Amino acid sequence: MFEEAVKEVEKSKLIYVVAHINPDGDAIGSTFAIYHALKELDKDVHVIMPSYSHVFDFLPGIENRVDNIKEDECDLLICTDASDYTRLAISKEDFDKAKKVIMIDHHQISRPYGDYRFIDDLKSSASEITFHFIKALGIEFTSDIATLLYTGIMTDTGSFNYNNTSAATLRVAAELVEYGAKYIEVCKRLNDTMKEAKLRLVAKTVDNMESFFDGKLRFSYVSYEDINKLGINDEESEGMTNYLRAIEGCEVAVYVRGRSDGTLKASLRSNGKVDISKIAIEFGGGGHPRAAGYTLVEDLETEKEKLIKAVGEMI
Ligand SMILES: [Mn+2]
Repeated sequence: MFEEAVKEVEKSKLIYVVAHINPDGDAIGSTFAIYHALKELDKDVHVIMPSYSHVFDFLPGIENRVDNIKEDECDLLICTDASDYTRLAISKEDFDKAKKVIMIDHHQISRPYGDYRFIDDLKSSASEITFHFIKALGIEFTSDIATLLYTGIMTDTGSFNYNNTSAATLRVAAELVEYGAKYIEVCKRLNDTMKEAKLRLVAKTVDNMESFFDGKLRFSYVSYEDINKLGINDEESEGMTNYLRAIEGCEVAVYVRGRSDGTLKASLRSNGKVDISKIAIEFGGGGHPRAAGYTLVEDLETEKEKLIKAVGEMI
């Protein structure tokens, strides 16, 4: 299935790799795994990643990230974990510099782009698809490649707990462990370590929480001012929805946060009864049935009322 794309990689010299803005573990894991794999093939390869959360600092190669394409053109651009090219952490101008584009994605709803498209919503993550892509390139998996892909799969499956975890996903993870994935360190760094400021943000989120429909909907809003006061950046202010969703009886958790650019971002999580990707799409965003999000268009109060109504109809 990857044959044509593999040929394209083989004849390319200068290759850039990019994922979506506000990169999560899957975005970082898949892009830097490709980075290390293509280094093995002696390619001139770069990952474009203008910003990221420093919790991922320990991942191999991340210090080599770049902000943009410095040349006038590149042979190949490989895009991962972005269902729509406008979500990529790259300008339109840079996107157009690529002679060929490969798209690797696992979102249910997507606007496909690029010359070679590998979209599979039955896979847990872009990293799981990337695993098969790197296999097709005929590269021996190093410990670094394995650690990166393991990180992507672990984070997108909620440590193998969400229903996007298939037997095939676990087999891939097992193989990555055989290749030397540092799974204990990945879990320690990403699941068991938190900055004090982040725990204070958890406290703030719980403090501001409101409850609707007998606790089936939990909603919280934290302003950019409050986030900034804690010394937390946009990427690090994510992830609060999981705490709300964990409350007994909760079906849908919504966390709205202010961002440095003045916009408000809503993150939605569902425990399974409500397909929140439908709500997110209705509000101009996207995502998966259990994890979705969007940027608010109107003021907080108006959007909040609309959202409560929409969730109420489905809950
Ligand atoms: Mn993903």
